[in-house]
Amino acid sequence: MRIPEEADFASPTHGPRVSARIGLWLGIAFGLCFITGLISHGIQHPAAWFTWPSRPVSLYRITQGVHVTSGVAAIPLLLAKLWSVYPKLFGRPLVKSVPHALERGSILVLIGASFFELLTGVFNVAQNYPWAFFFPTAHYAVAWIAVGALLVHIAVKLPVIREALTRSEEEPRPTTGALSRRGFLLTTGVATGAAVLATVGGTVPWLRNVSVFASRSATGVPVNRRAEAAQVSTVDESWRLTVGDVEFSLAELRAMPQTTADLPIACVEGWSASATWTGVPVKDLLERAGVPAGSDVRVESLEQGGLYRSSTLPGTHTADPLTLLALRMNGEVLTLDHGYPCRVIAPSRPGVLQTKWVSRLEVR
Ligand SMILES: Nc1nc2c(c(=O)[nH]1)N[C@H]1C(S)=C(S)[C@@H](COP(=O)(O)O)O[C@H]1N2
Ligand SMILES: [Mo]
Repeated sequence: MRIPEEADFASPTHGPRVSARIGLWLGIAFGLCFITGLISHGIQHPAAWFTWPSRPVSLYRITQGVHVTSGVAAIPLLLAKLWSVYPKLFGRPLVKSVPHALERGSILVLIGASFFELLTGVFNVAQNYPWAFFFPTAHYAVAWIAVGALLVHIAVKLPVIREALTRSEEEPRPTTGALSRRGFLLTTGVATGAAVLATVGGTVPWLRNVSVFASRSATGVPVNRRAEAAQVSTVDESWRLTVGDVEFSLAELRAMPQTTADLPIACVEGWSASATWTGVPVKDLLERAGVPAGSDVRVESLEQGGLYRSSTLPGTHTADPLTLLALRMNGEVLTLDHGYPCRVIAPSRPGVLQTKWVSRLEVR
């Protein structure tokens, strides 16, 4: 039996002209996804030099929406890209030289890391964790591997890419029934557009109805972690919020001047939902406790275990009058699942840091 060769797979849908074009789109999707991912990581694990603005209030909602949408868009693009180059697997000899071997090896790393990122990302959106590692750490680390391998790949292929993107020659007429290059690019574009539409509704409310992946935010504000799962039960009269050295009862919090604002919860998993929140600005609480506005504050909750039982509000946020310790949502007292008796709702911030069931603001 004869082993097939690269030439056996000749088709207008393979080769550098298609591959470079799809590679360009894929590069843009990966670039957007990487930068917005770094931003999200930076906010959750801030280095000393990192600051994230609290305005506009929807800034994080937008960057995280771009992150998830560009990631989903990259899936059909990656598959189309692999289709455009797979006959190269049959190129012989398998390895021509040391640089050639390194180049092929880097592509293997690139494909592996890309699939890992896109698949773990999609599973995370679905809140499904069929693996043993901790998603954020692994997803973050492999992102650097993917981008490193991508930069090597682009550098190596630059001459081919430049030639493929600039040359304009007549397309050979495809044999009857075969897909032309233009047809393949169009199909890839349509598939990518469909992937984007299926996802953006998680971020853009008026696109919710067309977005099958946005079902979690279909009605109101979804609850990410229920009080029962967090082992938090309702509080009684003896509950106090501790701010620095000062304690506030719920009645005292309710008696303070309240701020009402429309602010989104933007979950890292890609859904976001706006609500009207009413509560006491953290700034006012700090002032009452004799703490300067603009201090970093550690937020502790009633939750005992749980990865997200506490968070840190940086100074840019504690100085913002829209950073609330919310007591009400859409005019009603907070339900226990949404964080009763009070929760953090701050502008331009990942949902995971909008701590529920707050018991203490500790000044850093
Ligand atoms: N104490 C505590 N607060 C928490 C969480 C948690 O697990 N524990 N989950 C966070 C996450 S991941 C999100 S997206 C928001 C969701 O808020 P909601 O359940 O009111 O929609 O709450 C945040 N606050
Ligand atoms: Mo979240």
